[in-house]
Amino acid sequence: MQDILKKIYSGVLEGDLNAVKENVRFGLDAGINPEEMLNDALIPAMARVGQLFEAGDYFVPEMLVAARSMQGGMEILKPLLVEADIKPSGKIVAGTVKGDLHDIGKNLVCMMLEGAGFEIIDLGVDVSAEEFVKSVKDNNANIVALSALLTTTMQNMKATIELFEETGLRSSVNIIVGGAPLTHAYAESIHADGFAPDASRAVSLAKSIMRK
Ligand code: B1M
Repeated sequence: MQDILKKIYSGVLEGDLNAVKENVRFGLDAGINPEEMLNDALIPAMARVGQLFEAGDYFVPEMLVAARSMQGGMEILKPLLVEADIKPSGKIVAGTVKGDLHDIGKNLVCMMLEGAGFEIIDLGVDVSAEEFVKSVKDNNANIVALSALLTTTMQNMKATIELFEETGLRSSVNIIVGGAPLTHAYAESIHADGFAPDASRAVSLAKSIMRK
């Protein structure tokens, strides 16, 4: 089993989509829990890719193929991760903020929220404040989940929250934020209703908001 996890991990590092998909399937056949493949192979591999990029050993193309391989593995695991719990817990509009194209973490958060029974309206990446506001109005959503991976795009979370204030919708929706460069302190400073450092804590946060 450790061998399969190692192969998934190195498949992502090498950007080998076929190897990742093949080993994820082997893992399922061998009875490895989908969450284990996610938490012990796919996510640590992407973290390592980030370190290699920071060290100047990887460049954008390597990062991109690694990301594609990770997503290939995630696509196989998604139906298994979401089938866990099925009662609708609330409606969430999610997206990566304007200027930011990173979506792996956001997709993972959406997947876990869906698995916890939330209805997800995923607006994708590079989403403007206006699009978030429109979607909340159109869908009468309970929660907005904003993701940002770049220090330069974190400020667009603030701009999005401000637009909710200007349009008078702020009090009718809860806005939660997350992404690698974020902190609790930053979330508080932009008046978000909550911050989650990872996908599983995004689920507990959304559930606690719905209980209130
Ligand atoms: Co980019 N990138 N990237 N990148 N990239 C980072 C973020 C970076 C830290 C790498 C580095 O320098 N070490 C750096 C940002 C530096 C900074 O801002 N200070 C960076 C850079 C610089 C860039 C470019 C500018 C590079 C360039 O072109 N010169 C460029 C920007 C493009 C743009 O967005 N406009 C760029 C491009 C790319 C790719 C397209 C090649 C690719 C993205 C592919 C994709 O997403 N489809 C990419 C990747 C893969 C990365 C790294 C390596 C990995 C990101 C990732 O997917 N992590 C990343 C380095 C790193 O993070 N170590 C890096 C795995 C994912 C599961 O984690 O996204 O953190 P994460 O999500 C977590 C939590 O953060 C949280 O839960 C998730 C799951 O646990 N979370 C939430 C996320 N969103 C949430 C929302 C919530 C709650 C929790 O709502 C409530």
